[in-house]
Amino acid sequence: MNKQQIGDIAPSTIETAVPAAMEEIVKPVEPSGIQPQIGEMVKVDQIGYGTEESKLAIIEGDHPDGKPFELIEKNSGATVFTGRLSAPLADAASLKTVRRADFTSFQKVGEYRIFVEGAGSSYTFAIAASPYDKPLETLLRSYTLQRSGVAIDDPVTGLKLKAGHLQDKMAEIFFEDGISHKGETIDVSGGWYDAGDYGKYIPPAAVTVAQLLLAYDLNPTAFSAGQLMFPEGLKEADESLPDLLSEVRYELEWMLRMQRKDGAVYHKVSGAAWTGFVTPDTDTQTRYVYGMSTYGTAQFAGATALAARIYKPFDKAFSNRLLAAAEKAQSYLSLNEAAAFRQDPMQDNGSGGYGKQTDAEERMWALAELLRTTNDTNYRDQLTKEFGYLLEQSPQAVNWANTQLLGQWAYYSADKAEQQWQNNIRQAVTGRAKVLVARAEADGYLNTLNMDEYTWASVKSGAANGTLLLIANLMEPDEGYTAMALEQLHHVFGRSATGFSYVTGIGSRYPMEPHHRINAATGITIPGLVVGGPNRYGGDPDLDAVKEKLAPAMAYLDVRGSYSSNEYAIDYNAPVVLLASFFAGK
Ligand code: 9MR
Repeated sequence: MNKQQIGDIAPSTIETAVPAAMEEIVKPVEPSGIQPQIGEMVKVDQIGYGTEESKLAIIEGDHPDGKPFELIEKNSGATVFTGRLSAPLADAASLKTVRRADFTSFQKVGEYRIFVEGAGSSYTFAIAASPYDKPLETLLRSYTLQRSGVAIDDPVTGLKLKAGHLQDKMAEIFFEDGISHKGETIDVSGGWYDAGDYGKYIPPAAVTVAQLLLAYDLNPTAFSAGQLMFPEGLKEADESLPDLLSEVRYELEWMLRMQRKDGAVYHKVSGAAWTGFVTPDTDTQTRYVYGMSTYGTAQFAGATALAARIYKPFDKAFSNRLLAAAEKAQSYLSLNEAAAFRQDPMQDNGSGGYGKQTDAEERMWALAELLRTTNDTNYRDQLTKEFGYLLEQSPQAVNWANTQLLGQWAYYSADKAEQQWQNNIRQAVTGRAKVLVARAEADGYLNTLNMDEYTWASVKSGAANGTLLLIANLMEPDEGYTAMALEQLHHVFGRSATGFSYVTGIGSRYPMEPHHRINAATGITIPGLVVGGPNRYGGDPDLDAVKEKLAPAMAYLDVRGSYSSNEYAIDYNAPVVLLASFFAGK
């Protein structure tokens, strides 16, 4: 049952054997004669579509050109709209032939399914003014249920947990470096568990906090006080604070505890060994504070500087604490110019590695957020001098190993930004957006990923590409960007080659056995957990046993053991929250 992960690597640097030649990959069986199962060959967003948005279903299988499709009203069974399937598209990532059914012009609110003779029916979905409000709440509540250090008694899901990892109040420092002393204890309690495991790590925490706060910053009306129906005892004293900000504060308070007096930030807190599928309170092993990195310290500075700005109107004192912490981390980085990632023997025996040996994208992000928050042009000048090349370079989507786009956005929106650099940023980001839109247009499921990107956390990567499109739209308004961002959300919610919605409890077919200790140990299906999704390179014994036979976009297993395709993590939910919030509350 224990998850074993060896040495962590950034997604972009994963080296794994590419599956056998594509001809050897088994083509998905297409049923003939009998009517396919519901949702098997007709794929839709299992939540639904906004009344005024584009509405595409994906139809698999062989069909003659011009074949009709029907939109059927759920209750009456009446056909309310008919259209014709598009020309076929060979989808390289799934090896399926697909056609699109476009019913954009149909705008009547209701519940429907799509039907195609020979392909059967889709799952039922809604056409509604704002279909993503409820999913957004569900996605956000999962963070509350991931809290460490507090008892949880949740009437909504029935989840009951005793407070877990109280020993984090006295976690032991694992190493000696003259400032930190091996065996010394510190309080690093609280925060969210990272994922299916009980580790707590700075890099995914920082990018998660940043994306959640960005979601709030870009669309505050999607978030409100009372939205998350906090379980008893978990409410903030200040009830006017939007619940999202209360929830994120819980993580920020933990992050602040991870900072050392010289400004450097520890890497992670975990036990020395992976636990089985047990509840948090029964994992009573000693917890250690491992490692320290310049990239994590820079991410901490970026996230806390951003947070200082967001919390300022609500809580001056908290905002000041955040800014002081960001500045202290930045002073440490200025005194320690070389990238450093401390890795002690046995550090990764009971938790993920999250290793990164370089730190330029993170240092650049930290300086950009500090510039935006303080208007101190020294940060700007240091940034353009040392990392100007990153401002004008085509970005990757945000992930724990690359925060360049967060830095580009922070600089771009800073009052003291210089116009020439803003122009360069706009060009770099919109250039990348155009590439992603072109890819998605050519993809059977309107997904932005190329074949090699169906790796660990591909669903997160696709969603994060969607958020890149939203940022591009803010720099150069273009409905093509936002429309394609929404198509990425449709993929997450079930318009996928596997037919799964990759979020527990959302849609009609979703992961039932996520790699998630709390879920496994309590038997409670916690809704709102985004799983990693298709991963052609595998990384766990279950998926490794079958991955060679599966096309990249099909390399997904809904089994507990498949932590490389079916684990949830806080940083997987974050870009989905950002996307959903953009399209919610309309
Ligand atoms: O999300 C991480 C992914 O990018 C890495 O490739 C993978 C392998 O190192 O690890 C993932 O992160 C896991 C972390 O190391 C431990 N907690 C669970 C995370 C999700 O699987």
